[in-house]
Amino acid sequence: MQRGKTARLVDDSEKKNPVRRVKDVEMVVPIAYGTVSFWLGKKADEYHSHKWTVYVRSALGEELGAIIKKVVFQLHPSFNNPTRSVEAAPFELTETGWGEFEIGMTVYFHPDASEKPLEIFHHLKLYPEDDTGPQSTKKPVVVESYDELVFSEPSEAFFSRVQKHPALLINGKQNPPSAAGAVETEKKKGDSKEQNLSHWFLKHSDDEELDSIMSARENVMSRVNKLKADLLQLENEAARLKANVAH
Ligand code: SLL
Repeated sequence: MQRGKTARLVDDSEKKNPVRRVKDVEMVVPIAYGTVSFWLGKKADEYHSHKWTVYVRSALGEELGAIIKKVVFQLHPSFNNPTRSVEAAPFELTETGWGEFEIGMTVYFHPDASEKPLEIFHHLKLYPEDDTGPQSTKKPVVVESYDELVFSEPSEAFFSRVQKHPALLINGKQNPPSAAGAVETEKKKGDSKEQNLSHWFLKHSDDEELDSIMSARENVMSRVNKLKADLLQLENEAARLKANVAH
């Protein structure tokens, strides 16, 4: 599993038009993005050797439609209409082609979040590494990265709308998973592998590295809160001393 750089999202336009934000709150949305690519085998032709899907999804297996408004995928100029906008969840796009290239994904948040869009790049991989054996039509080549959308001091409107959402963590604490998410996973288990891409998605939830990041984050948050409390106490003390000197 690769791990991307954590994204921090803040909108510059706020300088002119300030948005009310929730202090001391950090919302984190774990995401995974990447490509799943099947070789077409007998169905392949010169320009269409592979069928692939590029996607941005919740790393916790939840729906992201409440957080993400749309994702614009930028394909190689050799595709018809290479700029493709996906306006609803799931944020994924399937194509056929012959070559590997860098896919751009611009993630737009709902307007009440008052956040700038986020730019992500992912290299589409069609061919397995030499040591994983010959190409197969059954087993896809999967490349997926984990990242986190970090909303520090989210806007009040966005926070009040999504704060209970199962796809996110608030100050390091995970919201309870949705029953819908569990039902969805059960249903998908019955589907055939070919239509059911989630079968190929990498698991991040039982990832040891991720667990240690989550608990490190909780430690940092509690130390920050302790320091904030200490600072407040010192400020009060300073104010008291100042008042004494003035007398
Ligand atoms: C390469 N630099 O040479 C890359 C470009 C482009 C892939 C890869 C288009 C498919 C279609 C397609 O797969 N382009 O025309 O429908 O490997």
